[in-house]
Amino acid sequence: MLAPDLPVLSGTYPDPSICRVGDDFYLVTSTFEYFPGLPVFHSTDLREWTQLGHVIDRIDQLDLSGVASSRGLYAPTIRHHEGVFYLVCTLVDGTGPSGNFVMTATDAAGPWSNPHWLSDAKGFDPSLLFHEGRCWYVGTRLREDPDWHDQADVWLRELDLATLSLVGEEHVLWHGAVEGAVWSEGPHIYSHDGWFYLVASEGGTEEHHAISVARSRAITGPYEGNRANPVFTHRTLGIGHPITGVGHPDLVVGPDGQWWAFLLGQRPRGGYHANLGRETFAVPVDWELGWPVFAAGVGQLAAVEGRRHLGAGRIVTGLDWNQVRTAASNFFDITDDAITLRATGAALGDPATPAFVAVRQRDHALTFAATLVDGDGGIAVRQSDSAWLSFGVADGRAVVRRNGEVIHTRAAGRCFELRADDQRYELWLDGEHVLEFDGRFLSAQSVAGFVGVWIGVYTDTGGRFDEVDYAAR
Ligand code: 6LW
Repeated sequence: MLAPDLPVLSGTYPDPSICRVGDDFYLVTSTFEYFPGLPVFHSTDLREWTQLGHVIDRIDQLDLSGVASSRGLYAPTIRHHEGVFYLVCTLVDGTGPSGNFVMTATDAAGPWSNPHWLSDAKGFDPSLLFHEGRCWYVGTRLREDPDWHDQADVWLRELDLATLSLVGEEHVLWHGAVEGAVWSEGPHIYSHDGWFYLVASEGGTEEHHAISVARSRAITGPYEGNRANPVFTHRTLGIGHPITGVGHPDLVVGPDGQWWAFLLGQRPRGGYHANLGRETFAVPVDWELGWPVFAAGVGQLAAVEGRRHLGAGRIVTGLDWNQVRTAASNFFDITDDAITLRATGAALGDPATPAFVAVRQRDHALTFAATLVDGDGGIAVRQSDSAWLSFGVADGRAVVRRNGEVIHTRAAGRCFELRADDQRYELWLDGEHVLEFDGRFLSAQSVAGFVGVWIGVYTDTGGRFDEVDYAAR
């Protein structure tokens, strides 16, 4: 039986956005400084999801070089209109063109266009609503003249589809439901039953995350908040709860007419430390008295009956491998379970592209193994440039480095293994236990940032690995 706290997509898959095209559903999530960026998943039942590809999969499509840890690609929204997929997203603190952009594709699997930058769209978390032949852009930004700390303006303008540029008057719609609410963000607008519903989160994406809803007869407002706001949150359950920080939903009508909210949440372990990052979950949404009710009868994510049927993908495929940023290209080959890495000149911890390819940590208990058959290097876990650990061969010795500092050396070997069980991470070499470490230094709660852990292989001067394997236990 599936555990009652199972996400739809485990590991760092935050800010889910979903759209329906006939009987098909498409879902995208944020990827920050990792490349390829913005994975696209497909489902016909909302339970089983298959990855089709990535929106950003060409190195010249968008420049992630020099992007700081946990900056980069934030909160995409995917929509479909008259045979075309539209994706809006924000590149945060890019070193080249940066800010909000639109991309299009006729097939969600790609190829996706190059970004069309919306230079006058300030802020982040963009979304689109197609309504009666017009397209509306909604996003959020910190208010220039705030009444309180981190007050945000959720704002709206029309997007002209012919030129892909913002036109007409701007309307500021919302600042969050609660007086003093920080970071009203992740806004999406839906047209339903003669109303426009604005669904947004507030309180920050951490333990105070909360979902609020407002509605209006006109898309431009005025929006009245639901008196029940915030309508869905785990903030009242405490950080000891198995799932914290739920929010940032996108709503969709499922195959049987049931509405669902796909949203993010975290599953901390060993205290308040979410090494798997912010993951994608789903809850049913029902309409009562003109308002959406999330997880009716339960009011929280865990133990929502229908959610037990939403399965998590576990299999590592070619599409799961990521590199950090796009400063270097073409430095690795992957065939089945063999990976060849060429040196990039950058080390783990450099704000560049180290010779490191990795998959998300998607399970609290797992084994990751790789056999070094030629060259140097080994395995590594990474949360950011400043929180990582590597275990590999350098100058004929097996060396463990934590954030650059050598913490252990021993005779070289070939079969490197990382075993994780909640916050107990162990290193093994050729079947022998080497050391164990506390994984809490790798959580966003320890380091800051918006992501969980990636695990993979790295090299300094070039290395060839086989029997590369990620297995949940
Ligand atoms: C996302 C925003 C957020 O854009 O986290 O704290 C960002 N807020 O909604 C990255 O996931």
